[in-house]
Amino acid sequence: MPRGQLILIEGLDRSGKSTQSQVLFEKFSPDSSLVKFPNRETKIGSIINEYLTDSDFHLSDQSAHLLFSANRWELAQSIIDDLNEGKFVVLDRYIYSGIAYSLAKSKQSSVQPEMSSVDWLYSPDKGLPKPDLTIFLTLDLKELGNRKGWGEERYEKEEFQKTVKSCFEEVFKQHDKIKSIDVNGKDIEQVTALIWAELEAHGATTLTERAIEKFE
Ligand code: T5A
Repeated sequence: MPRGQLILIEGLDRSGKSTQSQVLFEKFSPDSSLVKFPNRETKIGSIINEYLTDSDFHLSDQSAHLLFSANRWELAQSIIDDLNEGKFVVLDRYIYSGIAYSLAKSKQSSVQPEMSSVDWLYSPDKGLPKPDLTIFLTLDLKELGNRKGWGEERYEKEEFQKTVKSCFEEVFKQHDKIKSIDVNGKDIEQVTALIWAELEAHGATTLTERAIEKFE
């Protein structure tokens, strides 16, 4: 039986991922599901939420990295089940955020060698379902700083986001099926049109007979 496709929207903080993920979810509705990472509703997600919103809450960088991955594993089976039921699953962030943000932290302090190893950072996510297509939303950091809500959470600092952006680029070199879209100066509808054009170009808007790939 044909399955739905796994579509991932990645990007910097406040780049418009949630807005566009919601639009895609509605376009594919009723055969769709939307999964945001971190998912703050789970037990592990509630610890992550505390970590992101309370600067007095301390975790080692390694622990935080593994919690973000564990949060993805909490939902992995339900993602696979939805795909097999013929649903289009839209992911709002996923493993590339996990690697890029942790790698960016390692560039700020050189005392934790495992945090600067992409292999080490990637390993807990091996086995998770792999997106059929990943869209990466890029924009200038100046425009990012003007977005509503900017600066409220742990990683929303211009200098850090600059490092995150270069880390995403480093991580993407080792992965395929990723398409960057420059959203500078474009309104929500214009960005949606560009995303939809990419999905159509990659055959990601129809059911597929291909087996679900896993990260390996
Ligand atoms: N993280 C995450 C890790 O460190 N490791 C991991 O493994 C994972 C999964 C929280 C943090 O966790 C880190 C990365 C993050 O620092 P999050 O909850 O996804 O992750 O946090 P944000 O990225 O900040 O999520 P947001 O939902 O706040 O940002 P979005 O989704 O990028 O942006 P969105 O769509 O909410 O839009 C932000 C604002 O911009 C407007 C919207 O209306 C909204 O006001 N907007 C536009 N304005 C103008 N033009 C457009 N085209 C616009 N599109 C949206």
